[in-house]
Amino acid sequence: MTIDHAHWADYLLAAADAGDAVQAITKQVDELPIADAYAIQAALLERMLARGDSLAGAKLGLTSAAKQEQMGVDEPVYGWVPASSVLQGENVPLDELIHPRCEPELVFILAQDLAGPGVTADDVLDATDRVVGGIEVIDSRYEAFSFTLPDVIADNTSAARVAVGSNGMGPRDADLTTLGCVFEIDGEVTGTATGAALLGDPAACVAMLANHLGRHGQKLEAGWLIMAGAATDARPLSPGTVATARYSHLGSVTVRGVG
Ligand code: 0L1
Ligand code: MG
Repeated sequence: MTIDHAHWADYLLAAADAGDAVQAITKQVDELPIADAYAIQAALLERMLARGDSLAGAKLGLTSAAKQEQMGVDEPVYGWVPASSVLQGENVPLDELIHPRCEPELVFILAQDLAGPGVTADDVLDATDRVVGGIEVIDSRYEAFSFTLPDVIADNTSAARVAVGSNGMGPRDADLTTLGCVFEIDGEVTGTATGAALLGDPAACVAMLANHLGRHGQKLEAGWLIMAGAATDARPLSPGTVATARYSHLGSVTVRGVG
């Protein structure tokens, strides 16, 4: 069965625009190979850029055991960060989203391009201007936040919004593997982790992303923000919910569900 990438990209974009969850693609096709899932993701990005968005960066998802267990999958995924998804303050208008969840993210701000193959964690640190704390708001376009790995790849890895902290540090100012994060919802701690929760080393995660893109003739670009993945599980962001990620060395980041 041939997968119609344009059709499924339109399907997911329409779901996001309408704020209505839709049935997973894999419930409607015999098979969705990973390569086709990334092709749908690329067509989705193409549509966003065609209507005036730009690219602010890229992301990894499912790089921690906490997230893989929560979502029932066992490998990382890669996606894009549109500029329109970068929050300018703490408030997250919920009427624009379907069933958002929030999660802490280590964010790398690149000073230089990174082009795979062969990118190492050391190369990532050399190419990084600073590391900052963040919170990603994810929002699956699928009913009940339920999907298989190819579904979530097609859906740009549930990317929806991201808050990026203003503090930060140089990439070698502290050991990223022992850098701590405490995630709180309405003042209650829901998860704690160190950077090592991200496949042993957050910089190695970013290297994986650069090498993945290199296989597709693409690269990470200077000035982009790169999310390495959440070290704890994601929590619902409801009206009035206040989520705070407190990082050692990086300060705190807060988002608040509004609407
Ligand atoms: O950023 C993420 O970890 C999202 C990966 C996709 C799975 C999910 O929606 O949690
Ligand atoms: Mg994430």
